[in-house]
Amino acid sequence: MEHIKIAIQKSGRLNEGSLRILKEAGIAIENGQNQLKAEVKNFPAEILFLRNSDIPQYVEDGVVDLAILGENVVFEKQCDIVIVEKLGFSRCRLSLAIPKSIQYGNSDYFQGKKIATSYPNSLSHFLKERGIQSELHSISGSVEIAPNIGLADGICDLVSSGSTLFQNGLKEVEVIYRSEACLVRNKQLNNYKDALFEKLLFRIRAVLKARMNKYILLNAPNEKIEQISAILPGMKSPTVLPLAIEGWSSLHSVIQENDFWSIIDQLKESGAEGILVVPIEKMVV
Ligand code: PRT
Repeated sequence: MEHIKIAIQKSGRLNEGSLRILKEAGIAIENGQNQLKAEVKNFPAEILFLRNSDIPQYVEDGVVDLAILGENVVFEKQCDIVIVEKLGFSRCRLSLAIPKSIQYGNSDYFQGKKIATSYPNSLSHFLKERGIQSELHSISGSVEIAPNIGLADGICDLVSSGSTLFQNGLKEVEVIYRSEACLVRNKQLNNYKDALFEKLLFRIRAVLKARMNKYILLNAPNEKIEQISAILPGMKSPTVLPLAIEGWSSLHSVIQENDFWSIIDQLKESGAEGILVVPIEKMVV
C-alpha cells in the first residue's frame, strides 16, 4: 500500500512540537528519531526526519508529500509549496536590529548600510519594497555578533524572547514578518494521497481547536441560569443538569482559551460557584 511521506525537523526547536501534534492526531511513530525514517503503526504514513531548512525543497520536488516546518523557511526558500495550516508553536519574528546606542527613525536608516543575515531573500524583498539599497552579508550562524566585530551596521535575524539581541547590545527596530510552525503540502498529490492528507488535516484541526478551547463546569442557583448562559458562548447552548440540592443546577459549556479570565470574572459576579475548567483533548464541530 502506498504511504504518505511526512517530514519533520530531525532535531531542534520544531522537533518536539511536531512530534506532539502528530501524536495527538493519532500518528503513532514506531522507531525512534535516530534514524532518517520511521514507520507509523496505525496510519499509512512514513515519517522522515530532516533539516528544517532542507524541507521546502523536498516538498516541492515531491520527495516528501507534507511537512511541519517554520513559515520563515518557506518564505525564505521561496519554494512552490502550499502552507495549509498554522500550528501555533515555535512562534518568532524576522526582525532588523541595530546597536542600542544608535538613534533610529525609520527604515531609511538602512540606506547604504551593511546588514548581516541568514535570511537574504526575505530581507532583499523587504528592502526592495521600500526602495532601500543596503549591502547584504549572508552568514549562516551567530548573526548577532556581526555588529560587535565590525562586520555590519545591523542584523536581520529571528527573534523570540529578544534576549539574544539584548545580550549583544542590539535593539529590534523593524519586524519583517511573523512566523510559526505550519503544515505544508506538495501542490500535486495524487487522489489517494490527497485523501490521506485530508484525513490527517481533519485530525490536526481537531487537535488545534481543542487546544484553543476549555471545558467549563459550574454550579449555579436556578434563577441565575439564564444570566450565566448568556455569558457562556458554548458550542450551542450550555448543558444544564439538576444538582441533588433543590434549586441548584450544574452548567457545562466550552469557552475559548483567550476569553478565559474575563469570563471567569463575569461568572463569579453572576453567582456561579464551584467553577471547574478542564482541557479538551479533541474537538470536532
Ligand atoms: O538545522 P535545521 O535546518 O533543522 O534548523 P535550524 O538551524 O533553523 O534550527 P532551529 O531549531 O534553531 O530553528 C528551527 C525553527 O524554529 C526556525 O526556523 C524558526 O521557525 C523557529 N524559531 C522560533 C526559532 C526561534 N524561535 C529562535 N529564537 N529559530 C531560531 N531562533 C534563534 C534566533 O536565530 C536567534 O539566534 O534564537 C535566537 C533568538 O532567540 P531569543 O529568544 O533570544 O530572541
